[in-house]
Amino acid sequence: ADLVCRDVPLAQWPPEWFRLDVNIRRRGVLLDETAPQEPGRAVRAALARGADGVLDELTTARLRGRGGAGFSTATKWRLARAATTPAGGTSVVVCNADEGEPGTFKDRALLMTQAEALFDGMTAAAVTLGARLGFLYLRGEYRVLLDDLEARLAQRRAAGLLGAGLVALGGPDFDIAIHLGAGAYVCGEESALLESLEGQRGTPRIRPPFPVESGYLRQPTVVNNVETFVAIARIVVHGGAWWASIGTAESSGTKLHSVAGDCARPGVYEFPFGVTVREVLQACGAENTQAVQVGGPSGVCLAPHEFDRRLGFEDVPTAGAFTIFDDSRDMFDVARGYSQFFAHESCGLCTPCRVGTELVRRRMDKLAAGRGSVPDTDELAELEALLHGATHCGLGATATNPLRDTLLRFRPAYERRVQGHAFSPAFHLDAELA
Ligand code: L3W
Repeated sequence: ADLVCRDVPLAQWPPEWFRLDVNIRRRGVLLDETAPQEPGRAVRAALARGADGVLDELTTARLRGRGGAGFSTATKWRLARAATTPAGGTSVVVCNADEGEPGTFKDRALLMTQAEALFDGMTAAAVTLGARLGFLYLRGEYRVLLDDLEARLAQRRAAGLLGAGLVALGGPDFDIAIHLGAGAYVCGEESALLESLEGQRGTPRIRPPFPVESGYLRQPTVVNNVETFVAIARIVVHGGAWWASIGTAESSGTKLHSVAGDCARPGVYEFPFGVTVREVLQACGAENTQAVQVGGPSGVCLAPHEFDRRLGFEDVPTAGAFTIFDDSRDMFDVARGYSQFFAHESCGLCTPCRVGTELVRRRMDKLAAGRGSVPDTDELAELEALLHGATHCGLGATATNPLRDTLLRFRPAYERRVQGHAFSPAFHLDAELA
């Protein structure tokens, strides 16, 4: 049960940082110590600091969004605060809990163990923006968490931490509703999420305007990830300087990683930004690792010669998935599985993504069926390049990342599939697969 990884060589860090190597499923050390467990602690801290004080702390903290892109939280909130609210409207606080990236489950762990800190962080946002409306957009597959989260919100209302009680404390008349998604990956993209919240089909909007200016029902809206709101609660309580003292220059604080795949101790780990891939592999007991998919399939697939690279915005940014493949795995099969995922999840709005992901899937299936040829791998590379520049939203743009990375790093896995096949016309493809 004692999973604090004392054997991890982190000698260059202050001694207390050893305690960050933690599997919070079984033992949450730093997160449990610093995330406010008592409902309302960060709300009261935010009210005491005031809107400008909260923004100052977030600026000092240099907090960047944990959903993957790493936009400055203080900047996002300042832009929302400066935006014009339509007459009779309000600014809106949205938590993106549509955790759908394959291999990611750290937000689920937070929803299960740190819900009070999450709601505190959302309420701190409302205090800062003067927002009256809040949504937790919960992944449909996390319906099992709904009753507990609803009960917590009811307790918070009764405890005066939302609605009229919050007004009495000096805050806005703010409440939070939980909205269940219906299983569409694209709704993790913030503008598709907002469409879904409004009752529309979840297709991404053209940005700009960004949600801070025109979000839920065209009102100024901040959309932040679950982990970001928990970090905000920690920062509002402990101060921005504390957060900034952890991690690296461009990537302050800690990051949660969903560690899964071929390792002895899978789970949710919290590390300071700047940790190397190798250190994470050692902490979770991975051996004979041939590849790590960092940030999920829309992230990057790293090979052993890259395991000294550092997780952080300076080097390898990540939304939190850390999926390990040992040398028993066929990396072509791995990429093929991801191609099936993206073809299935394309929202269909734009042709490059709708058709491109399907063409990739079919070619991968053709190679897997032993009917592939060299032109197929060449065309896969062309499709990969096409999708990167031509899709409507970020999801399409990253859909072929596993293809790009495995073609680059594990090309023999593809070549094994085309051996002995010099040419097989592409126009046979549909007939062969029918
Ligand atoms: C105001 C500007 N706001 C950017 C905001 C923007 C968003 C954030 C990041 O996601 C990765 C990709 C996906 N004025 C702004 C501005 N913002 N410029 O900053 O924006 P951006 O455009 O850099 O990234 P993105 O397209 O939102 C890119 C992945 O994130 N993704 C995220 C999914 C997250 C979940 C989750 O948290 N549960 O599912 C969605 O596409 O794969 O790697 O807030 O508004 N000039």
